[in-house]
Order: sequence, then structure tokens, then C-alpha cells
Amino acid sequence: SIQVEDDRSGLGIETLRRAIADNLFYLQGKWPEIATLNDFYMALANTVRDRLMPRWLNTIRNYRRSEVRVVAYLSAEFLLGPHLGIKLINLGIEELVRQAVADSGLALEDLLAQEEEPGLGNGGLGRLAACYMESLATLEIPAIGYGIRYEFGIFDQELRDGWQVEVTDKWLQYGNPWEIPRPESAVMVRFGGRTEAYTDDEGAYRVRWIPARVVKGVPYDTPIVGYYVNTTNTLRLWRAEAAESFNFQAFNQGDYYGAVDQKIYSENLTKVLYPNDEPLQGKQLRLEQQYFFVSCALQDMIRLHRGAGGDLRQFHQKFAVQLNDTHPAVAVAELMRLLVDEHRLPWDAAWEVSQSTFGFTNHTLLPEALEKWPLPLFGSLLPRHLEIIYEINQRFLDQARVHFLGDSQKLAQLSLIDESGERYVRMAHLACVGSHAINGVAELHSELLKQTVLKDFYQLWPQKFQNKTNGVTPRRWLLLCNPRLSQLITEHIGTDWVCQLEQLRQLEAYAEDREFQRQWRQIKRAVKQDLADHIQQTLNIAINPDSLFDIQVKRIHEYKRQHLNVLHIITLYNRIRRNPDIDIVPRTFIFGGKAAPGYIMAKLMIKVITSVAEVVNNDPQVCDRIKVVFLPDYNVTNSQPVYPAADLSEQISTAGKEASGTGNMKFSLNGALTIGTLDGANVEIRQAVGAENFFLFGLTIEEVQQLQESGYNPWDYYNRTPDLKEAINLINSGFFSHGNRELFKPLVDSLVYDDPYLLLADYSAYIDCQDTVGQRFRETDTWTRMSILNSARMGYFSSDRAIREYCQDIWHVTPISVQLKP
Ligand code: DL6
Repeated sequence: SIQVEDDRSGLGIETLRRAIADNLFYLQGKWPEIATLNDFYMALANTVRDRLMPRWLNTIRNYRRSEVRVVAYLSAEFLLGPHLGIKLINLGIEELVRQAVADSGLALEDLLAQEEEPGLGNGGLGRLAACYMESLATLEIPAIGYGIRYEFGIFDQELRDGWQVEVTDKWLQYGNPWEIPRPESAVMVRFGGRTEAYTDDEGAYRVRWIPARVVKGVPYDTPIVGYYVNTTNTLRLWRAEAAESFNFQAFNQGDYYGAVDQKIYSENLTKVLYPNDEPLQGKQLRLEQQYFFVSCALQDMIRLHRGAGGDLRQFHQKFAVQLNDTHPAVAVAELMRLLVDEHRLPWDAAWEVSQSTFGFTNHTLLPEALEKWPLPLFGSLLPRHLEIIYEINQRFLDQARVHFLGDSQKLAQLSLIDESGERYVRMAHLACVGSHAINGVAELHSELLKQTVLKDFYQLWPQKFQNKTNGVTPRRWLLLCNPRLSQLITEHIGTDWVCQLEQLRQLEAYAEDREFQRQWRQIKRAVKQDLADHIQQTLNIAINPDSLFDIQVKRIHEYKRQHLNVLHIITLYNRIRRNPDIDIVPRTFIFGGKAAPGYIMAKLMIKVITSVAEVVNNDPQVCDRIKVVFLPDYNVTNSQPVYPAADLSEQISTAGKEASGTGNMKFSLNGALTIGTLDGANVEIRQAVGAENFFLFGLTIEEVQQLQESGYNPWDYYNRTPDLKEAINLINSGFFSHGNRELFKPLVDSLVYDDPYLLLADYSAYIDCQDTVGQRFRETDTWTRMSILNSARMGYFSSDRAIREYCQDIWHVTPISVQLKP
């Protein structure tokens, strides 16, 4: 009999080719002769989307069954990175598609490069949410991600004259083949206005909210497919629209602009992602964004639950909701409002449901990032929620009063309302009170939470506190980004590591194996060559692939101390200037990262890096022993070739400042050695890979605290450390700024007179440690062994492990395998 493959699901090379051509014609409206590369990308993306549609729909069908408990991950940011590559891998069709595309005369890599990544996040927190969504699907956990469909994500970074310039991100300009709008599932979200009390039909006292404005939330769904499983979960992102797209009354009165005002106001809500690191107080739009997506998400969950015949008193049995930092914390008040005001549950029953529903993850100890909203702003935007928060607070403080025997200072510290000066609503406190579990993102961070910012809550409810050390997905961060190394690993230990990262430990057996070491080195060399070629082509800087690739890529921030790295570069440079024949290990310093647009010092840090680069790279005396590169527009796409090419990973934050880090994990997984402080997850990485395979330096948290308490004076360090003084003086002299002595003055002054992040105190230890790195790099076999052991021992840092822990300890959910209905 003749077998014909369906064009929308078939996986034969010929079928795939036909499907791509078909999509090019019917969806893009192009012949191959006039199609752009982007047209081909769109045609291919739609071909792939077709092939995951049966899995997606069957997954949704499965979750409708009422007994299934679903994780709802609420996050203001999802930094997904490009879809096509990971979807090909997870569907197991990469090679087939490569072939089909090649038969049409195209290279898959060229099509992959067309994708504009959805940059719907700032950095670590948003990227973690993306890794978790991927692991949830791979582990076959019923889950849905809820967030905001920003029209403009994180800005694109350009460098002009060495300065960061922000350019609007236009990720949607050519359309997005990965999303499906669902206008039929839109919900209404209210803002402003007032509340009024009334008595209902049964004589009960109730409150209704009479809003001033209503905005429509429209969901856009994106499939997140797991690795070699049918489970394809949904990421549901909300876009704001006008409730009435046109105000006809105003229009009829001749007020055309008034008529469209409402539309503009509403659509502004989800226009743009806020870059972090800026004080948010007073940013009404940001609070509107937070409430908007939270309300959309909860209304959606309630609709789904009731649609499946569920009782709202059992809402928590249907949904486990995780609050990704405080950005969605207003969910606690919104769920109470929905249950009490709209669905008429008694307060106590509603509170029981809410507390059983929510878990809260904290991602930072930096005081400036702990959200609090001025009371007048909060009250004018969400008047009913403020009343509910007062009620929650009163009941909570009554409970706390008993525990702390009326200690009024304690109660003021715990209160959901900060009344120490201008009054604020404290979002972290709301999240803590409204959740049954609170977690930090690395062991050290979770401990510090208990000792510092959430100390009083820990005293009250120690049982609520947990740790969930972050993890990264091995599919994107090894299999996809480093195919050569993945293949070598698979050849030696099989494929199980992809979903059981602990299996990498089997590589330990090869750590001393000369032939394996040779192959390991060969791959690192090839990947470094690729990055060198890319840098040559895009930045016109020649770098030596045999030099030590010393890489620091992350957001630019004083606490992350990119400027400490710069002081090391200048120190090496001074050594060469003093002794031009000095024998040092050739190094290529690579930086990448964005600075928040309003963070002047971070922008100056970028300028100092690029200025040092300009001088050092062009100084003939240096003879190419040092090269400095700043990779512009660091994002997920651009990061993927970077992690595999690193010899050394810089994780040099001041102890106590980095909650966890996840870049540190991606580097180690790809065989880079770390130079790092005892901060965030570095502590656990070092334990895992072995202290002898990690370059540790710097003050511990206790030492940082002691130093600060005893009156830290950076000026003394400056004066008593000649190399440090020389490096700082060189910056100060205008040497890197064409004689301009003013340019870097704010940076230098901040270091020598204030130095809140203790660079000067850590400088000598850092330089000594870097010298050890240099020596060790020359011992090629030793270095290779250390590199292999780093990868081999990174199993724990898989996001699969992290998600399993969340499932077991917080969400109490279990996998269900999705069957495809023929
Ligand atoms: O947990 C993910 C990530 C951590 O790895 C970083 O250490 C931490 O800085 C980051 N936190 C944020 C802060 N945003 N807020 N709030 O992105 O989270």
C-alpha cells in the first residue's frame, strides 16, 4: 500500500522540505526566489510548530482533568532565549531538519541566526524562570507560566565611542511564530476608583470595588516542549488592550484624540519591560504591570478550575502558585479579593486557601531591590487591595503579638506597612505572610535571609523557610550551546546525562586519560577559535585562541565588581610596561553585559573597560599578550557561544551580595575553571568540584562584616599597596581617557574614598590568585584534568534537580505522562 506522510506532522526529509516550501508560500506569501532568510526562518519555525501541536493540545487536554495539580509559575520576567534551536533538540529532529533545509540549499545555522530572541527579562531571575519552565516540561510536571508580553523587552545595547547606548528592542517586528493569541480567553482588570460597603441578599456585610478604569488582558500562549517527552506546557503571557478599543461617544462629539486615549493608556501598560537596578518607588506603571498580570493569571486559574467543576475551597489542590520574587506578591491580596468579594468565601476559608496556594522565592538581599510601594500610590491604584492588606496585617500582627509578647519594635519591623517615615506597603512581607513556603536560591543566600532581611519572619515561622539552590537546564546550556563537547561526553558515557546530569560523574574516570584529555582540549580549542573568528568578524579584534580566555559576562553592577577585573588587567599591563620581556601567560579578557540605563556608575564601568581595551590592544609593547574585548549586546543568543569558550569564569562579587548566580554554573558545566569569592552558589560549586579545582580568593562574609563594622578605610589599602596605587593612578592620570582626568574621577573617587564593595580590600588576594591561575594554565595536563572534573561534578546544578526539589518540598506535585491521542 502507498503510505503518505501528512505535511503537518511527517518527519521524512522530503515531507519536511515540502512543508517548509508550503509554509513559505502560504504563510509568508513568497516564492523561494524572492524569499529572505527571515522568510525561510518563519517557514521553518511554523513547520516545527506544526509538529509540536499534537503534543501541546494533548497536554492541555490532560491537565483539564480535575485531579491534576498544576504548578503556576508567576514571574514578571521570562528570559527565554531563541526558541527554534532548543525546540529542534527537544523534539529530537535537529538532524532531520538540518538535512531538509540543506536539500533546499540553506544552512540551518543561518536560519537559526534569524530569530529575534524574546528578551522579556533583565538577567538571572528571568533566565532562571526560563530554565525552570524547560525542566518542568522535561520532567512531565503539569505547569503553566504566567507573565507579561512586553512589546519591547530588554533594550539592545550598542557601543558608541565605548559608551553603552540603549536601542529599543523590536523582537516582534517580523512577527512571532511561537505564540498563539487567545482573545476568547481575555479577562478584565480594574484600576483606581473607590470601594463601598453594602449588604448582600443574605444580609452579610460586603465590599464592592468601583474602579475608575478597566483594561482588557489578552493571553498569548507559547508552547514549552520537554526533552523527548510529549509534555508541552504553556507559557501564557498577557497583553493589555483597551476594554473598548474605541470610545464612540467621545468620537461622536468630535474628540478624536480623546476617543483613542483609552486605547493608548491601556496598551502602554505592557509596552516595555523595566530595566532593573533602578529605584522603582513612584513608578506607577510598574505597579500597574504587576497587578495586571497577577490579576489576569488568577482570574484565568479560577476560570479553569471552575470550568473543570472545581470548588474554590479546593483551589489550592488544583494550583500551586510560585511567586518569583516580590514582583507578583500583590497576588496574595488579589486572590483574597477574588475569593471573598467576588466568590463570597468567608475570610478564614479564603485565607486558608491562599496560604496553601502560594510559595515565595526571594532572589536578592540588596536593600534597594526589596520592593515597597508608597501607600498613597498603592491606595489610589488598588483601593480595595489596600483595605485587604490592612485586614491581613491586623490579623497577622495579632498573631505575632502573642508570639513576641507585645514587643512593639518587633511588630513595627514585621508589619506589612512600613511606618518609619513616609508610609509604604512592603511587598516581601506580604509575600511571606501569604505563603506557606519561603525560599532563597543558594544555601548561603537562604541562611542570610534568615539572619538579615527576613529574620523576624524566621523567628516567627522557622518551618516556612527552605533553600532551593538554583540550577540551569543541560539541554540549552550544554547540549545546544556546546555540541562538540556534548558529543564527546555521549561517546564515553552514553546519552543519559542529558536528563540525569549526575551521570556526568562518570567522566571522572577519564580525567587522567591522556587521549580523553587531548580530545577535551581539542574541543575547547575549536570552540575558542569559533569565538575568536566571531570577534574578528564583528569587532575587528584579533585574538589568540591559544591564550587563556578569561571571561566575565553578567549584568554590569558595582557589587559584581567588573572593575576589580579591570584593576587586574591594568596591573598586568603595568608589569609589561615595567619589564617588556616579562614572561606572562597570554590572556584574552572578555566582558559582556548591560548596565541599567539609569545606573551612571555601571555605565562608567563599561566605559573604563572599553577605554582600557583601546589602549592595551593597540600598544605594540604588549605584543598581543593581553587583549581586552567587550562583547556588545549580551543576551541569551550571544551568550551561547561564550560559555563553552571560557577557560576561566570570573565570579568575583563581594561576599554576601550575589544571591546565587547561574552563569557560574553554565561556565563550570562547560569545563571552565572558576576564580571566585565565597558568595552565592560559588560556595556549593566549590564544594562540588573540589576546593583544589576552584580558584578561591577574597574576604568571607564574616570578614566583610567585621571590616565594615571596624571602619573600613579604602584609602589605607590604596596607600599601602604599590601595584594597586599604580593601577588606580594610571586611570586617574587620564592615560586611558586621552588625557581627560575628569572622566573616570567618579569611579576612582568612589573606590578610594568609599569603596562600598571592598574592591581595594580584596585586590591583593585577587591578584595573587590570578597569578596562580596563570601558572596553573601552563600545566596543560593539570588544567585539563581540573576542567574535566569541573564538568563531571556539576550534576547537582541541573534545573531538573532544583525543580524536583520544588515539586517535592513546596508544590507537592507529581509527573503525569501525556499520551498522544491518535
Ligand atoms: O535566582 C536567580 C538570580 C540569581 O542567580 C542572582 O544571583 C540574583 O542576582 C538574581 N536576582 C535578580 C534580582 N531581581 N530582583 N528582584 O535578578 O536572581
